[in-house]
Amino acid sequence: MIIVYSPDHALQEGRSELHDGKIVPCFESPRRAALVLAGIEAAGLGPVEAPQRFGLDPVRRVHAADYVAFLETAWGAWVAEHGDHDALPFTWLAPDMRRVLPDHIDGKLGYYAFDAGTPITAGTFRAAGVAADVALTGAHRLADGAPCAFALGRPPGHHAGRAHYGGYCFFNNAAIAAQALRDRGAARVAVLDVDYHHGNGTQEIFYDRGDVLFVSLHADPKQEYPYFLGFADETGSGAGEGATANYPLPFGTGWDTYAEALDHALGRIAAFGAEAVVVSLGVDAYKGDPISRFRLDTPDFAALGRRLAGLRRPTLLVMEGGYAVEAIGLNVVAVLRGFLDAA
Ligand code: OKP
Ligand code: ZN
Repeated sequence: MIIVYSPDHALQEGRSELHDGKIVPCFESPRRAALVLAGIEAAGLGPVEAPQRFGLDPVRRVHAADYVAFLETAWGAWVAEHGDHDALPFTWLAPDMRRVLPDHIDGKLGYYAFDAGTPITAGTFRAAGVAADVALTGAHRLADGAPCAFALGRPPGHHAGRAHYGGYCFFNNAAIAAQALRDRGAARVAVLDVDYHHGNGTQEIFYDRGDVLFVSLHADPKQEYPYFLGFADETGSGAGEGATANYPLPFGTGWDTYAEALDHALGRIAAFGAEAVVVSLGVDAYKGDPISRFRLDTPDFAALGRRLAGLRRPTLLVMEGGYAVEAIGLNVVAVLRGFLDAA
């Protein structure tokens, strides 16, 4: 399986995030991708390829130009105002306030962000651009005929919407890849999100479109972040009516419950007639994950990979979450091995 990787992910190294009322070290760290790569090399999977550079045009196919420009300039504006430590917002719009872009960087952060866990650093914009390139490289490999590829990038992407960041995400790598597959000629593309958290950004980006199916298994937003999207009654709008499917699952979900929802989700993708599948691959449904409350074990991730291969469609796996660093390599390798065994 083609693995796309660049060490430049390490340009995003946030210092701290707001977690349970405390400022704690970032869970989303460069170690994560390094350990996944080490696992892949130890398992003899590959080849490992560097990403090509695609520039910002394919990013702007799913993100607003003003949002991309904000991310490019935010660090400089922050440093000029506050000095060269991580930028975090502290205030946001309530729904009855006015969405007018402030001049001050603190207001801009609140305008574009939706949480206090996603620091902008000196390298954020470049790292996010590389993560998009990693996903795009995988998408183009599929369009050129590869049956599968794994985009091993970070920061992750599925919480990033058309014009907002949060949940450790800035550019929506999976959405950018899905759009690139459409632009390379796939008539229908499915995004399957198996990260523990709902992919609110991906859902928002494709919500009114009938050409990209978004299907997500995740912790019930009544109980878990991102709280304000991901309910079962969100099914798409306009041309996209019926092209969004959410499977909210309770705390404590183990493989049996998960697999039942997964099989239903895979049935939706087959019925949709997807010509390519992008998987938002978080492994934070793992029982040992420090911020999550599902109970999947490493062999369950292999079973997940086998089921993904059972779709028998060109498949791009895109790295999202997974914070149990001691197991992240094993869990991702389990998915890839399971996929290859059943392919
Ligand atoms: C990103 B991805 C705060 C927990 C939530 C944000 C989680 C972002 C997850 N106590 N913090 O979907 O793995
Ligand atoms: Zn997650």
